[in-house]
Amino acid sequence: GPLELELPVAGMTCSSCVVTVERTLQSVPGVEKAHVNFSLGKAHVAYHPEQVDVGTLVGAIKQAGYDVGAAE
Ligand code: 9UX
Repeated sequence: GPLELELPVAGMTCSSCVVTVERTLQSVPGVEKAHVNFSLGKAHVAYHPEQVDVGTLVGAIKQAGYDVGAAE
């Protein structure tokens, strides 16, 4: 089944960035759900580990122009 992960996302300076990060994550094959909380600065992701790894998720966020801190 899917694994769940929280990633701290840096660089979201307005609340609309949330939509960009959510769509970015949701477009990655193997991601089942992605929700971003602006005030916490965190992305909650449900993904299929046989299809995508954490490095790919982090890379997608960085490619979209944001940054990711250490996974908590
Ligand atoms: Mo707001 Mo974010 O004007 O990528 S949408 S800063």
